[in-house]
Amino acid sequence: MSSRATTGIPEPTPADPDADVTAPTGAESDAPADTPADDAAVDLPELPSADEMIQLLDVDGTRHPHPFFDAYLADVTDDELRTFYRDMAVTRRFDDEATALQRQGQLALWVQSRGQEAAQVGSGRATAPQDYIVPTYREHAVARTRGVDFADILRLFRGVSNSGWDPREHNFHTYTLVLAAQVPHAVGYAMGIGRDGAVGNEDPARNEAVLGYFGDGSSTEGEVHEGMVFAASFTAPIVFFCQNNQWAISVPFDVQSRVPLSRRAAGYGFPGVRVDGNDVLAVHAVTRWALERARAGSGPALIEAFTYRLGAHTTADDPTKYRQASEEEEWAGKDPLVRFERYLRAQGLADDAFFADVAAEGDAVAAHVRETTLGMSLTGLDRAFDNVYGQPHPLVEEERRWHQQYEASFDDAGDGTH
Ligand SMILES: Cc1ncc(C[n+]2csc(CCOP(=O)(O)OP(=O)(O)O)c2C)c(N)n1
Ligand SMILES: [Mg+2]
Repeated sequence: MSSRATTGIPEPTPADPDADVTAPTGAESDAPADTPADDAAVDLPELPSADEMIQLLDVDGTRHPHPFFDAYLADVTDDELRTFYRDMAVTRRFDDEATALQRQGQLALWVQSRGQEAAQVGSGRATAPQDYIVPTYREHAVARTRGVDFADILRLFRGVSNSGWDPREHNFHTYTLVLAAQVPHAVGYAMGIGRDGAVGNEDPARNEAVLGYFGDGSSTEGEVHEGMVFAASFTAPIVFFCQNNQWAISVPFDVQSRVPLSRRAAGYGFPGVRVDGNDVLAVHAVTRWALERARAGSGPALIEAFTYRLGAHTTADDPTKYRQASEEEEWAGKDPLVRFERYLRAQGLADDAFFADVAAEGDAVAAHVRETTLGMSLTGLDRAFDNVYGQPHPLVEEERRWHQQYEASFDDAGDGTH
């Protein structure tokens, strides 16, 4: 994780409430505070149009310079680059183990992240510790970047917990399965950050932003529209991060939208960027740009990460019923892990020993989640009643008592276990 203090990138000026917000550009928002905007427009590269697919690494792992976004990678260290790969590879190993656990009857359901690791790691590693992340249900690699134990994710999918982790501990919200329901929550949280004065301060460590995730299918839910209107109206410090993985279960992307999703941002009055979601460097740079301007007080941005769900929608789905093997093969050729491995090797940043070490960590993580999952019991489900309101409530207490009696009716051993 990096902060602006170390980037040398000029600090954006906080949003002027009287400014024309219909056409913000990166060049404007990133102008040094003491530089007239007109001069800056001449000197600084402009934010690309919402139609440009930002790609810094091609499928061969060759790095291509970018006039605007390279600045947001300038201070990324070699160790951080290796961490990007480690995050992606260990998450994939975990993902495979969770799929196996579901097939063996140990999880009710599993939602794979295979193929989307670069979109998730590039964005997750762009957050500052004080930022708040609001995921959907597929952001396992983001969870890792926030220090969530993978085994805790499986508590939800085994049905023994409503969350699995304490969101406040990681600044990583609970998973939400009701599509887009989390988007207004994320915007509301961002508006709260604004009211707390945690944006636009001179000291970047005091500024916060929200990174809110949703999918291409969810982009057509009303909550996304409502959230974006509010975020724009109140200059909320939020980055809307859409993982366009081409499918909403069996519905292809071209049924969701006739235009790139990134273009929709213009209708709300904030910038939109389309990025190759299988390019971890491009995603990282774009997300850093968006989070930094949000923390500085310049308001929301939309990122469309163009990626692909290589697996099934969930373990309850069979994609062979609705998509072609040729399409899957084409996208397998753009695998984000393969691409980044090529880059690291070509740059001399990682060798066989590094990749063997990452594989060993993946195996250890898989063993840990398997052992922990098999040991999870169904006790303590009535904790769901603890946090409904800030104060005790008679109706909630009545429901808790009913639930305890119901659970006790299965209690053969008399000790609360099933
Ligand atoms: C409000 C609501 N409607 C429908 C569903 C059923 N459903 C679950 S996932 C899904 C597709 C979501 O697609 P997308 O937003 O692209 O996310 P992805 O699963 O591809 O990551 C649907 C329709 C739901 N969970 N919530
Ligand atoms: Mg999708």
